[in-house]
Amino acid sequence: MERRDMWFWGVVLLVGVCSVNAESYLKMFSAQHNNPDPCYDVDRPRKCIPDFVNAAFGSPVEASSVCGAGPRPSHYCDLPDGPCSLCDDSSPRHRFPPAHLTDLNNPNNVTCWRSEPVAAPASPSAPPDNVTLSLSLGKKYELTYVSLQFCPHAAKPDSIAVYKSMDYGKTWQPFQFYSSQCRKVYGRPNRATITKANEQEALCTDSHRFAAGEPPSVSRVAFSTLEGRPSAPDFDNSPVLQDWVTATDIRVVFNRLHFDEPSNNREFLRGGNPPPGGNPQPTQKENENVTDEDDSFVASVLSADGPDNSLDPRTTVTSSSTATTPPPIITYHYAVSDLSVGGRCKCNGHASRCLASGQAGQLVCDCKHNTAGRDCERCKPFHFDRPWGRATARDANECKACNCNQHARRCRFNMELYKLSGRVSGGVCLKCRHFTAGRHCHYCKEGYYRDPTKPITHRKACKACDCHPIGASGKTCNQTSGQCPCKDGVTGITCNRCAKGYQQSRSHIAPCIKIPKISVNQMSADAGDDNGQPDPDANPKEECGKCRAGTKRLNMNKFCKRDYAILGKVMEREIIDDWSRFSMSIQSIYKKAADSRLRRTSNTHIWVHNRDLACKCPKIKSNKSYLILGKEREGQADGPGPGLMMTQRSIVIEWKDDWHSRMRRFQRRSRQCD
Ligand SMILES: [Ca+2]
Repeated sequence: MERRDMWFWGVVLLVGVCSVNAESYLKMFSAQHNNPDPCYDVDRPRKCIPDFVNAAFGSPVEASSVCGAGPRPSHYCDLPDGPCSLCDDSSPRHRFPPAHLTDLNNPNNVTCWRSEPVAAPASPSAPPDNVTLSLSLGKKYELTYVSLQFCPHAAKPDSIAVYKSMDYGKTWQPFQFYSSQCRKVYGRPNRATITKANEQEALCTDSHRFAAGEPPSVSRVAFSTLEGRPSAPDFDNSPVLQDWVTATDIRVVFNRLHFDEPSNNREFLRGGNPPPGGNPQPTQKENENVTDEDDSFVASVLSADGPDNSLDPRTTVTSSSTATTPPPIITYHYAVSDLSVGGRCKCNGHASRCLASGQAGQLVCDCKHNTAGRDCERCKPFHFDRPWGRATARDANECKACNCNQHARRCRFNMELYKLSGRVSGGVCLKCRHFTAGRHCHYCKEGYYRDPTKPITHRKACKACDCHPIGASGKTCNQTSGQCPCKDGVTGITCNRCAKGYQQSRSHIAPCIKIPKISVNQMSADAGDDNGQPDPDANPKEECGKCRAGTKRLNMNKFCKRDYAILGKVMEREIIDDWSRFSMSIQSIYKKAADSRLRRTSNTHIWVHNRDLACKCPKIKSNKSYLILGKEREGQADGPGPGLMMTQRSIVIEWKDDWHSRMRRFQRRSRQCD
């Protein structure tokens, strides 16, 4: 805890130096204290973030070059005038391993990583050093800064490239460049301006050469990831910057220790020993003339970042000639005492801490708000009623469980339904069990009915219809009452007995027939109707007859005689007593009465009597679009509820895409309807 606090104040100082906008960064990553669970305000979910840490602390670093790690010991020399000392990786007192970059940075006991000596540049276009440090954070972090502290009496390098990876080192992208020769070394302008159009662009700056106010004992380069980026104050709402600060790995490439300038030679060389083959050029000329030679230098530096070549840690050491050179000639080398990466474990606002998980100790977010994944980057299973979102100060974007009335274990998200619901609910239950059906498993499937004594969430809420094989005209009972559809003259919930005034017959078609009335006067009259032929109404197929309106064809006469003509998409079906109620979204209106309630893009209900539906008169299925014509008021007086009633006069035709222009033609010609 003490260490973390030390870190926090270190960050305050550092960011204060680096940035004019420090306050907003601190606000953005404001610390949360003294709360049992920062992700909830009592029961209400709220945005939460892990503590600000030095993500590099204790993390593994790979260095392409380590002083004294080769077959023979080597030497390094303090600046400006020595002394020179031994590096020998096999001797604990003379070791300078990369682990010293991320150990506890104690000012009273500075520990350093040192590279093998690098060749002095023969000319400004000599190949770059490409001494590389690769730091693995082990998880996605959102970074505020990357900082390098150089060892006492060591040079601050001139040209440094910082890269980041968001995929554990598979691909890399530039994060920041430092150079006194930005254009020449990295092919970028010095101190370019960032606009909203290029907020994910790495900058190059020479500012580290002139770090005013820096104590001489501390030599540091610090990169503030959000500094100068216009959307930083609105970080919550900037996916671009959220992406920009995200990293799993950091790579620092030292390309050039210094440019060989006569006035600076004494800073680096003892006793005025010139670098071998040194042919110093005036600085101004370097700035002005970018020659072909310089271009090749840019290419060689930037290609060092290519995915397939020389970032291999073992390929860039250029010390073979200097290692054999006996001391006391001063040699150049890189020496860093601390590599820090300030930031927070990335959990997208859904966790207040990261924990080591599994045997490998992999770092993962302790996800709340029903989220899951290493970075809480998705909703956990069965919580797909809303789309996943990053938590913001205004909305925690909690993932919500689907409502399946305890009849389904899986569900999926449907954006169309979510939008139709006014962005409230978009979950669709999958594989409803216990004989339930519907988006929320909220009604009984065909052939079952609700047991009114049990709640819908009960495993036995739906009971099988028990329709009599002979007495009933179908197997599907009313889903609420359990009433089976009885043949004429048959009664009972399961259609198992004859109604009053009927008696059992031997016919399966008409199991109950009217008890003949013995009346002399009526004999002749009854003879016409009741002449021993099977009742045509007894068989549902025969009962259907021919749909009067005819559902297949539309002509001008029919168009004129109906007062509305609409194109609608039929959605969910719900059975209410003897009726089927379909929800429908109206997509086009080709005709409507002056006082019509129909509105385009609105939803309405259409009602079809189950008897008509069984006869496919009309034929309607869910999730299809239909052209529907009828009279808006027809059947409403004794209808089951508000909406459009489908009668046998209604015209219902499954829609085909190329009908639109034909319908427009009807629409134009309908002015001639009388
Ligand atoms: Ca150290």
